[in-house]
Amino acid sequence: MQTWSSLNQGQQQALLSRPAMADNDALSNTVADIIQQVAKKGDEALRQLTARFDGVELGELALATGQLACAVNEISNEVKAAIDTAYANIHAFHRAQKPSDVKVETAPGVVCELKHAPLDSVGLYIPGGSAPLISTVLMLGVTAQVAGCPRKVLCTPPNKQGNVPAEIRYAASLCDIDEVYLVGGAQAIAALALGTDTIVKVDKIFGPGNSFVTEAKQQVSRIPAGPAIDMPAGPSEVLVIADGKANPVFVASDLLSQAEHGADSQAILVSDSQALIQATEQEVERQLMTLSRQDTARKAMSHSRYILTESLDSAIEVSNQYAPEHLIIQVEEARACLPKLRNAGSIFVGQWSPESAGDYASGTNHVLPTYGYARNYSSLGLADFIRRYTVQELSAAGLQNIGSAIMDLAQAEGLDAHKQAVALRLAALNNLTGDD
Ligand code: HSO
Ligand code: ZN
Repeated sequence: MQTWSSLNQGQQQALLSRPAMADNDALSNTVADIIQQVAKKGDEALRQLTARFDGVELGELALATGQLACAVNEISNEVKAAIDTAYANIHAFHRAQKPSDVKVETAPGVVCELKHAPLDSVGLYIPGGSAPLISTVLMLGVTAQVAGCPRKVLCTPPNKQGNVPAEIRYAASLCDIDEVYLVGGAQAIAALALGTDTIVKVDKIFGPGNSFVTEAKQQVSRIPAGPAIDMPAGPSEVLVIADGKANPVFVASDLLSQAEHGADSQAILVSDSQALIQATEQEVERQLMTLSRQDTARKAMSHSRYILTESLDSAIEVSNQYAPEHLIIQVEEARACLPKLRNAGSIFVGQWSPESAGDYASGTNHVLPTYGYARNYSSLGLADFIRRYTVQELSAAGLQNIGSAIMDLAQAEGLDAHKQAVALRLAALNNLTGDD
């Protein structure tokens, strides 16, 4: 346990620092090399890299059509019902985010419009590994579906049987995913960005992944006219603010749900109650024993932080400074804290709102800014799958109304052709009306 007020500014900053992200040259060179291979050899590179990294010899890169439709018969009724519930809630929350177009007559005869259109093609990356992220398929897929993106492509590494878990396929089928490719890692990102004979490139790439995937997303987003990416990513994190009235059993369970994601996960408890911190530490130890991913969670908890503050306001300040991906408020008047809280990706209010609710089924999106990016990036939402663009239409009277402002500004910038484009039209109008 650390007492916040006993630390100087530098020590406070150090306490809230994240582990340095692997910005090593080896990683970026490996990823650059993989992207090069996919650029040069396309599908052949994807097959070779899949054999090397996933140990699978692929025939077709695309999941056979029919594998999505039949998934429903391969899963239990309980899992199907759970996926259906999550789907319905995520759908409801994201459907409500539909933006409205704007149409304004800024001056008589000058009409300006703001319109919205779904992105034409989106690539959704779902990591493989130890936990099949069914929920991430829904978070990305439902949002793309509600936005109305015409082409939704999912890439995920194949399992040893050269297939994708049935739960993932069922979730994908609910979201009307059009194409699924059995490709993972940096090579999947390269294929989505550059295109191959089989995989047509996409306009934007979404989804979490390991350090190779994250690095690949960064690199392809720098290719001229390359794809956009959703957001920069780092290890997942949770910060819990709790007071003396909080239940340490609940607090510990929230810290551990983050810790079990990966050894690099960040779990932080900030409290104005020493007793709560001590009880939580004990409870973490007790619950750790019961977890199947105890080893991973234990590693993550070994760099967890327990911070004692003098007041609740000071705890809120710590959170604002850290800018957590997930922020859980377990204090008596939890909602009253909201106006003071800045810089969090997603906020869970009160003791009955565990992070798991948002991870799976409440309806909010679980793709959130990590690594302090909650300061300047937003949680994933419908807007990320939509383009904004403008339209304008001026009548003759409209151009006459603002013509002199345009011409004077053009003159002031020394851009003659700009001025002419208006002057010639105004002259033509004068000739038409004959009041020259
Ligand atoms: N907490 C993760 C999302 C997740 N949890 C998926 C369970 N499955 C990152 O927000
Ligand atoms: Zn989670």
